[in-house]
Amino acid sequence: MGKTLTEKILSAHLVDGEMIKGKEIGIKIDQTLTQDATGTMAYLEFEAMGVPRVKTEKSVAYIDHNTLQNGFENADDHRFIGSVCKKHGIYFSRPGNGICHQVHLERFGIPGKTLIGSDSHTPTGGGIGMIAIGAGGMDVAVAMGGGAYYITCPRVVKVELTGKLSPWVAAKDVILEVLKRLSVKGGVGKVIEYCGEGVKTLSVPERATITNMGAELGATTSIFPSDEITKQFLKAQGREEDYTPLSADIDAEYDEFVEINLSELVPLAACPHSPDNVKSVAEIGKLKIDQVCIGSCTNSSLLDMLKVAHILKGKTVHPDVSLSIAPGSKQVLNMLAKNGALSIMIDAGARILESACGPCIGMGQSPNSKGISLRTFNRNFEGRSGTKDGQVYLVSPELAAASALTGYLTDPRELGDMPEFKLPDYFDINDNMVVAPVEEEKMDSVEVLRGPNIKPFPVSEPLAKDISAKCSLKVEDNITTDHIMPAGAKILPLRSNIPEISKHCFAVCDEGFYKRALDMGKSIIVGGSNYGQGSSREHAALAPLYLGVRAVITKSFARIHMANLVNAGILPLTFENESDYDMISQDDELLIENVIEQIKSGDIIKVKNITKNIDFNTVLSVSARQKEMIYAGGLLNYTKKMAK
Ligand code: MIC
Ligand code: SF4
Repeated sequence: MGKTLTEKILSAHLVDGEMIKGKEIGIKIDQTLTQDATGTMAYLEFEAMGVPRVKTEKSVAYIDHNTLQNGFENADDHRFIGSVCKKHGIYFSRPGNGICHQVHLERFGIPGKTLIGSDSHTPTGGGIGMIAIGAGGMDVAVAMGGGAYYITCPRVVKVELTGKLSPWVAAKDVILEVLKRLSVKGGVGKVIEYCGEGVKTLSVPERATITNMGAELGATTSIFPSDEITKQFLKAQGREEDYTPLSADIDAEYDEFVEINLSELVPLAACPHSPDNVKSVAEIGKLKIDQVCIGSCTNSSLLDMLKVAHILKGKTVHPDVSLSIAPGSKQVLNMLAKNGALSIMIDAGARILESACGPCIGMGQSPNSKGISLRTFNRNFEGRSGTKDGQVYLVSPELAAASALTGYLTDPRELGDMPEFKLPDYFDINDNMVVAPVEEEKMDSVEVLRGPNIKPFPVSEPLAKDISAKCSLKVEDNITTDHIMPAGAKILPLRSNIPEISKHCFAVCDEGFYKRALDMGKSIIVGGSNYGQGSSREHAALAPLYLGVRAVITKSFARIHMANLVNAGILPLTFENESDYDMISQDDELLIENVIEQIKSGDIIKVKNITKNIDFNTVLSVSARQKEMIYAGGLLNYTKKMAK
């Protein structure tokens, strides 16, 4: 039987376990990436592991999230990351060089390699045939130290693309269509593999838009084959030698099948407040808008920007609309400057932002109260824009630009004929903003620079005999890591200070949580299904750990967050019968007796609700390795124990 592309790359990197779907496998990691908002923790963890130099083929640290330096904190973090990189063998992409996923695709990604990144949109690399996976910072630290990365051997979904996109219908509409069909939970435990004739009609940046936003499906990752189009892209980036042709075998067997006829797609938008709340522009109707933001790792490539410039040429942004544009990288911005497209954007009245995440992570450009904002980004969770009642719609750059001119949600097909937009034969290459590390012999000469805001991460304790704790919070379905540990310009500077950032934990759901959890000392959180979807931020596990959370009981978990909980030594339990969720209230006294013995004797863990005088069963669906981590009190303690 033939293999899928996913199976080919995974089996070539397999270092632990067997390729049995649903079972845990350990894979060798060739490349890692971090960004600054998760990077400080990842490098503190790497330092704590005591490995002198990274053992990967290439590790890159990007500064792209915390670029509003509204105080010393972010600049201190950048300096810390830069110095750790220099010492330990990591390439450092300086602020201004661009968004991690965009730059990594342009300059470092290699077809067939494995990449993990402490950012959930790392699957962008799947656009050039990488197995690129978002992970917690601690997993990235372990991979930098040469350790395997563990995932559940995924089921593989074949998405067969046929036809060709109609003019002004975009790659964004492809992924929005996939989200509409599969939902934000539809990809859990799966890799989404794109194939079919339609693949050949999509450029690398378009493929990358699709794999990037595959993160919103909850998928492990998404991947495209590596073909002549990939080769052309790498050649234009001066990296033809990095090209290898890769595809699934013709007789490969898939676990699920989805067909998308590109010719039938129409312009779509994900409506507030979920990326899978997708409707066509026609269904939404004439919606008056206040803001348009173009950029983010999903849609900030040169191709996207050229389309935007074409639409804006000679026009003026509607008087009621604020338009911001953040080109994804220095390469993109500079090429736009050189070919005049930037001037077109400026002329039209666009507010040009630096090449960084910016508004996507709430770092500025929050919309007005109840403001309707069209964004080319990938997430529209409530409050993420920085305006609690802001209404964010996720759309293609074409749709965004057309709407910025009219002042209402506009079908870009109304623009008339579409010219052919082509990628250049050669991109503008200048890696002068990527600092190479010093030679190993010189590493002792590098001093790691720490600012006063950089505090050690909380260390968890080995698992106690019994967990007796109150329920400090009960939340509903689809809780995101933006609920658990919000981001934005005010809170992001605290990413390297867990005691401080913990004060904001769950504040969007319940402002009293922080104090209540601290007062309780030890506690348990209860949640609904798909708990922890979204960002990879391990702060969503480290802050609860700091606040004494010992277990989280839910209907189901999102992949990265569940791994982060285990890494932090917090028990992730799911209800055996979902209806038991209804039997728990906040403040109930819960008891899990003889936890270690219970874990050792199977996956069912009995929980007593002392307050209600009832018992219920939960399930601990983790691997044997993760059980060891839980006994030890998390990945760091476990790694140290194994090293002895
Ligand atoms: C996001 O898009 O939510 C982020 C900010 O990039 C996060 C990482 C973080 O919280 O630092 C992600 O996607 O993992
Ligand atoms: Fe940055 Fe937004 Fe992409 Fe996250 S999703 S990496 S915040 S641009």
